[in-house]
Amino acid sequence: MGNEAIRQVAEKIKASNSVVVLTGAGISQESGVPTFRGKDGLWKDFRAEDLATPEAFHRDPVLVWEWYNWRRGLIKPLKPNPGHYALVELEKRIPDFTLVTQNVDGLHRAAGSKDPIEMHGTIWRVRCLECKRSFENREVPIKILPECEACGGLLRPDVVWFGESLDTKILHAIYTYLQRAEVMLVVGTSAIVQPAASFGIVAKRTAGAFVAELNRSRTHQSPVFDLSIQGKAGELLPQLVDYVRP
Ligand code: BV8
Ligand code: ZN
Repeated sequence: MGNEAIRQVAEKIKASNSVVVLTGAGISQESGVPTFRGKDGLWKDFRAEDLATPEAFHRDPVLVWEWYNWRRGLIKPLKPNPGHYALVELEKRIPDFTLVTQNVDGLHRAAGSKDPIEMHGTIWRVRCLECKRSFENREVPIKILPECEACGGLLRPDVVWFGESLDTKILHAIYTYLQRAEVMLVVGTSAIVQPAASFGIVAKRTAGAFVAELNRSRTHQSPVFDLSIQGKAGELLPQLVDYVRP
């Protein structure tokens, strides 16, 4: 049963100073956000890899904006779940805590996480192709095609698409945290998308971190980690906080 393994992770966390948590779509699943590779991950038979690319946006910006409007409309009414809130509690109890998320739904911020590293950007921010300014925008739906209020240029979602490299400052910061991690939690990710999928291994190899995977099912990386705990993030993470509590 997960809670013996969860207790073991809690002991490791209590004995450590620096903890890194990486989350993926699985932590938002219990809030109602469809995961990417689950059965509910499709939209009009398109896969994320087909639409979340610069080529797709260049070829058909209306279609890509329709997809983002569908996602914005779906995500807007959704709330963080106990998994997000448990990470806010964990953050308060650990001197050196870093949360890195692949998610663009903004639910970690909504739950109160102080400074989540949104490595793939956020669906609630847009960026101008011309003047490069980025703006927070929570309109649902956003007018298609949206124009920059400063220069009239075409706006795109301020997220990292497939084939786009991540912001080097963000990537550098993440590697700094991984290299001093004593414990790392890899929560709700299928460990397919790079470079995020390499972070657990980097923490293990360079910092000798104790790495625990929390996921509904095992992944191809499960054998690499110190622990792979099957269960729902919204249940396992509150249990973890209870063991770490004081
Ligand atoms: C880069 C923002 C390099 C957009 C996202 C071949 C061709 C082209 C590219 C590549 C290639 N091979 C590799 C690449 C690189 C590519 C890549 O990794 N492709 C994959 C598909 C193989 N990566 C990139 O392109 C990255 N950039 O590498 O640049 C480069 C270098 C220099 C110069 C130029 C380029 C950029 C990748 C970023 C893509 N953007 N999102 C948007 O969302 O609109 S990624 C997208 O997938 C989301 O962010 C999502 O978070 C992410 C990863 O998915 P997961 O989070 O893992 O979600 P998934 O559904 O897969 O899994 C959910 C998991 O949760 C499951 O395991 C499930 O069991 C579990 N779960 C479900 N419910 C629960 C649960 N667990 C616990 N509790 C529950 N309740
Ligand atoms: Zn502009």
